[in-house]
Amino acid sequence: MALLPILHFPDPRLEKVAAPIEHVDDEVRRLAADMAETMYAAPGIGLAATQVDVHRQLIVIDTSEAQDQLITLINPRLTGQSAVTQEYEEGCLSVPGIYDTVERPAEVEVEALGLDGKPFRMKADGLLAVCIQHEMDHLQGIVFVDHLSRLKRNRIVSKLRKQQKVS
Ligand code: QAP
Ligand code: CO
Repeated sequence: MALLPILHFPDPRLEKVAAPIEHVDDEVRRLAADMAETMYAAPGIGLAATQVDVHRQLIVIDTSEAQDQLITLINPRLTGQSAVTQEYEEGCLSVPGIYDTVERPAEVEVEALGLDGKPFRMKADGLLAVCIQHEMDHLQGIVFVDHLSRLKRNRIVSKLRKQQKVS
């Protein structure tokens, strides 16, 4: 097990599109375990492989209060989404200290492979639905601040650039 370094926005590597995982093998399971350890240590509720500079379709999520319900999604695909939307104040381990409201479908259905390599389908609403969509965005090179106005996004870019210069 190991803690992985997390990329910080506006790092251009966060814009890379992740490739599907062809074989769910021990290397993939090790990466998933390291990502889960990194997410729990942060602490966070979701982490995409893109954020640790691995451009493959792998996500770990745990939105449970006790942080004991880890969900690993490999090659996730959106199979359904509600017309009804919800707004949520999002944050991101790659955009530390920044939180803002994003509107997304309130309910989603996804199909993915589990750590056993077998396909499964799940439905989600509330925070879990937000988190799944936020993490699936990362695999497409999209960060939640890309959903904000250009003015807000630009302000966040300059603020974080300044912080990164001194730290
Ligand atoms: C994505 O985000 C998410 O700024 C996961 O200083 C967030 O785990 C989905 C974090 C909200 C749905 C709703 C952020 C930790 C963690 C920070 C996270 C920070 C320390 C963010
Ligand atoms: Co994020």
